[in-house]
Amino acid sequence: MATNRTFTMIKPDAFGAGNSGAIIAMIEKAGFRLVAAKVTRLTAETAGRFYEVHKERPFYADLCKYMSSGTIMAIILEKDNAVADFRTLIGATNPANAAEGTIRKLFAKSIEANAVHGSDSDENAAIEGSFFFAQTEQF
Ligand code: 3AN
Repeated sequence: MATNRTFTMIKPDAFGAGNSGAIIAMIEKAGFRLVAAKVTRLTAETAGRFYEVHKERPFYADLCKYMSSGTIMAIILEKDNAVADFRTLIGATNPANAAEGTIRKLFAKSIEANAVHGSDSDENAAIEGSFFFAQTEQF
């Protein structure tokens, strides 16, 4: 079932560089509403569970290490067509291929340290949001 929500994380590179405010400003300017937000830190174990779908990929171990290397911000967002519109706003996984004006083009350092996460489907947005937030924390 299509929903109007997506899930994002501001990753350790962007949060650590003090770019979370600028990134949230871009997100709000693009018409998204913040539903729930949390500053937190993943452990290698929780990062491993979050990225379990990638566990066969060659970059999985490095990704888990990287995602647990610093503070992150987890956010549930709401907007019509949220999943697709947010992926347009953040740009390609590799910032070298990201379109001008996208969050990754502006803030990402590399394909791994790529500033933000964006859910790739409505189903995963719901799963990922509930990884960080209880139902009662979502409005
Ligand atoms: P996206 O975040 O654009 O949906 P995914 O789901 O393919 O991309 O990858 C999840 C995360 O894994 C990326 N955000 C990035 O941090 C990391 N990643 C993806 N591809 C690579 C790669 N080839 N080398 C290193 N890290 C990667």
